[in-house]
Amino acid sequence: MLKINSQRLQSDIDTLAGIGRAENHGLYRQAFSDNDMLARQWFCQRIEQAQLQVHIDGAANIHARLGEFANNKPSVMTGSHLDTIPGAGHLDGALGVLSGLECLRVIQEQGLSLTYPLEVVSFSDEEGRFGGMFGSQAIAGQLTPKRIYDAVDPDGLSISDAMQAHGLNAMDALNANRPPESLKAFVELHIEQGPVLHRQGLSVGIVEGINGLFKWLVRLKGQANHAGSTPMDMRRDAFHGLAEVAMQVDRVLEENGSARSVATIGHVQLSPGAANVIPGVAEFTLEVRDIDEQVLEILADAFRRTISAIARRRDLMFEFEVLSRIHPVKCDRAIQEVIKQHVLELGCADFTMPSGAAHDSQIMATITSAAMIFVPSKEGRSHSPDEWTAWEDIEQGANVLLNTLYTLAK
Ligand code: HGY
Ligand code: MN
Ligand code: MN
Repeated sequence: MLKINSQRLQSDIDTLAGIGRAENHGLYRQAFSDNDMLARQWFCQRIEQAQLQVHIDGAANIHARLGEFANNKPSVMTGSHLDTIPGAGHLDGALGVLSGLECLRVIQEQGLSLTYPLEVVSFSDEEGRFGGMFGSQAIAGQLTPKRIYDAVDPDGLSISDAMQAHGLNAMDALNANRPPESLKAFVELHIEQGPVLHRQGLSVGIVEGINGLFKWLVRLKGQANHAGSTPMDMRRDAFHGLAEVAMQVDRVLEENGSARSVATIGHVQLSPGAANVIPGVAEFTLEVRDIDEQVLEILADAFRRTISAIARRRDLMFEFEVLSRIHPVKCDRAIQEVIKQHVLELGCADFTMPSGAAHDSQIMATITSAAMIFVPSKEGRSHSPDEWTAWEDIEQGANVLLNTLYTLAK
C-alpha cells in the first residue's frame, strides 16, 4: 500500500485555507476573483516545487503532469476545483486538488514506473459564479461561443471581463477540449457534503452516481408603484409572485419529483429595491436536482407551468434563462471496483452511495471513465465555514485515491 505524506498534505490544505478567508471565517475565492487568482498562483508554485510540469489550458484549468506525454498514451487524471462559493468551507474542491498533487508527488518520489501519464487538474469555475463547471465543460468540449458570451455572474459581470482583468481570453476555452482518446480515466476525491458517512461513522464512500440539475434565472415583472398610495387591489407586486412560487416548491416536488428531488431558491434580487416602492421586478435563481434525468424533465415542465400560472393570475410577465443544465451520471463500475479493493486493503468498510452535490466528475464522465471517492462531512455541513472533516478520514481518502491512481496508471 502506498501512503501519502500526511504532514505535507495537511500543510498544503492549511495554507490554501488561508487564501481568501474573511472575518466570518468563510472563504471567498469565487472564480477569477483576485482571491481565486492568488490561490491559482500558489498552486502553480506548489507544482513547480514538486518538479512537475505545469500546463494551463485555454479555460485556465491548471494541470500538473507526471510521466511521458510524448508517447500519446491516455492520461489517468484526477482533480477538482480551487474556486469556492462566497462564504465557503476550506475543503470543497481544495481537498481533491491538493490530494491529487500529493499523489503525483509520492509516485514521483518513489520512482514508480507508469504505463499511463498522470495528471491532476484544478478546474475553472466549478461552483458556478458564471454558470458552473466551466473548466471541465471546456475539456469535455461542451462549451459554445454563446455559452461563453452569455456567462455573467449575479452582479452582471461577464466571464469574459472577469478573465480579461487577469489577461485571460474566455474564448480560448473553446480550444481546451481534450480528445476522449487522450484520457484513460478520471477519479475525484471530494467531501460528501451530506450527513451519510458521518452518521454511519464511515471514513470513505464509493460514489455510484451523481445528481443532475437545472439552474434557472427567473424574472417576474409587475409594476413598480408607490407603496403608500397604491391600493392593494391595484398592485402588480413582483415579490408577491415570487413568494407564491416559493410556497409552491414543496407541492411541485411532492407531485412530480422523487424522494431524491430537491429545489432551492438561493439568490433573490428585487428592483428597484426601495422600502417605499412596490417591487416591479423579482429576479431569482431556481435550482432543482435529482439522480434521474426523466424526473428532472418532468420537474422542469411542472415548475414552468406553476410559475406561469402564478404570473398570469397576478398579471405579471414571466421569463427565465437556463443558467446551467447538468445531466446525472452513473460512475464507472470497473473503477469503483478498483477503489473498493483499496478501501478494503486500508481496512475501511466498502460503502457505495449517490452524490447529492454536482461535480466536475459528471462532466468528465461524458468523455472518459469517471468515478469519485467521498470522505465524511461533519454533521453533513458544507458550503459553509462549518465544513470540516476529521484528519484521519482525509488521510484514508487520500490513500485510497493514491493507490487507485497508481493501479490505473502503472
Ligand atoms: O453545487 C454543487 O453541487 C457543487 O458544490 N458545485
Ligand atoms: Mn465541489
Ligand atoms: Mn461546492
